[in-house]
Amino acid sequence: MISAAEALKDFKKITPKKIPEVEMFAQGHRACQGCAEVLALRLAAKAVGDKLIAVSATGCMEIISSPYPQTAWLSPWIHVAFENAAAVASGIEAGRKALIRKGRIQDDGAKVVAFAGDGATLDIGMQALSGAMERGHDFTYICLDNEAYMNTGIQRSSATPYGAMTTTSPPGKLSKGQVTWKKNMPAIAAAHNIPYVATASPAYHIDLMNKVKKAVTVPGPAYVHIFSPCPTGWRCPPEMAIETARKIVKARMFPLYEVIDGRYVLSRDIKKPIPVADYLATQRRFRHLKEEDIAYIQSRVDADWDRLMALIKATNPEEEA
Ligand SMILES: Cc1ncc(C[n+]2csc(CCOP(=O)(O)OP(=O)(O)O)c2C)c(N)n1
Ligand SMILES: [Mg+2]
Repeated sequence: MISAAEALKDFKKITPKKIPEVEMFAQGHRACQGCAEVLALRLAAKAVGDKLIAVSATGCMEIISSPYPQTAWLSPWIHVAFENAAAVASGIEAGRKALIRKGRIQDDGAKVVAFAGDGATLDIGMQALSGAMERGHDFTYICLDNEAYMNTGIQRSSATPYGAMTTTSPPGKLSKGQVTWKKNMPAIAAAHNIPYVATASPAYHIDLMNKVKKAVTVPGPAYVHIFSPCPTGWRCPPEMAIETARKIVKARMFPLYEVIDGRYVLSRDIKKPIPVADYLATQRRFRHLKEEDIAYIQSRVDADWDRLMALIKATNPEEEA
């Protein structure tokens, strides 16, 4: 198998002038007002184009796009259980390979892409995802991270950020809301030594589409983690969703980067970060936090950023010289 760097040698970037006109996800779906998860999904599907075969884990994006007898999907699409999107995607890829080998179907360059929420990815579907990445299937896995189990009523997941209020992490006298730090799923994906891992935000839509395009271009498994604000669950105004997706990047709380053949590459340097307090302030899921809680979050965000910078340095030794 050729490396990701080799596969991306002649990569043609999407630019503002060349945003793909093709739509693979139609309007008229039933997402909430201001849902940035569905916007991320639409942009990702656009970037893949008409060769898309989509696999949807149970979750908001599946519910809002497929009330029988309607569908927003313009591509072949399969809804699977909450926990097995990666297993089904890898089965489709392996099945297609066998049929092509036997001459039963033509290789039309189809791209198998699994779409799943943070609960489906970081919690219940992690084992299926780990297995599919380890087996080396040629597929892309996109985690649409809205930081809780939104479809079933805003329950916490391991992607819920420290301090956030959810229905299962309510703040009160004895609790600050979510008590654990967000699981670093891109790092877990990268630890599988897969060719391509990236983080993206719908506030940086061109960057997002280029990363998805790269993910489906490289041979082998690719993982893209997309930050997806949920105004309903985060208790923020719907018109703030994209601003929120921008602020978290500017606060260095959700850095945009790629891991190409194990090499970390920063997509956007944030030289003058905004305080995390600015990011937290417009979301009522954080409104109970005290000054010392916010100072704690800031210190962990700073430490995580430093760790990422160290990884970039360590995996790009030629740039040291
Ligand atoms: C085995 C199993 N447990 C629980 C559920 C109920 N369930 C369906 S979707 C969902 C939450 C989905 O959360 P996430 O993956 O983060 O997607 P979101 O809805 O937030 O986009 C849950 C708990 C289920 N369908 N199957
Ligand atoms: Mg979710």
